[in-house]
Amino acid sequence: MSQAPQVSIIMGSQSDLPVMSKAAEFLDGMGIDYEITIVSAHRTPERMVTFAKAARGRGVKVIIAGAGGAAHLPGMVASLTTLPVIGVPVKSSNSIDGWDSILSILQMPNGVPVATVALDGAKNAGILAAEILGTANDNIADQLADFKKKQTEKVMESVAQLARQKDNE
Ligand code: RP5
Repeated sequence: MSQAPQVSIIMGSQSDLPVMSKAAEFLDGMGIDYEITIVSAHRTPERMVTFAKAARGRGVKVIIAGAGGAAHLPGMVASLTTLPVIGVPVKSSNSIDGWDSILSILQMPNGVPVATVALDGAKNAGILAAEILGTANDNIADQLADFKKKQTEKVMESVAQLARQKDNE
């Protein structure tokens, strides 16, 4: 595989894309370059091993891995690399209620962590990836500070709006 951007977004199936694209959208907004592709733990196991073993050497710094149902991709990739892996449990068509995917990604054995976000929480995976890169990049850290300031302001606008509404009752 060729030289890569710092973030690699992988998912078990094309059907995960609507969820996983939320991570990509956040990174786009921050101007952080990423690659995005499908790597299936069960259906392309050799591609998964090749990907995970080569990722660090290609320049990847953080892997975001999403999967649904019996979601083995994030954990197996984490077992094959020293890069941080952020896991996104996806509520997929083969998922009973999402818990299967959450627990498959969350309940890793000691020694092989996966930083698991909420069900379908790919946006938070994008934010967390940016925060990891931001530890060594002031520009990214500044953008994250701005993002957090704006979302605080948005909530405070809602607080004020609700108070005005109440006053007018
Ligand atoms: C998982 O099975 C994939 O990550 C996806 O969430 C789920 C269903 O895959 P498809 O049957 O839609 O390809 O491995």
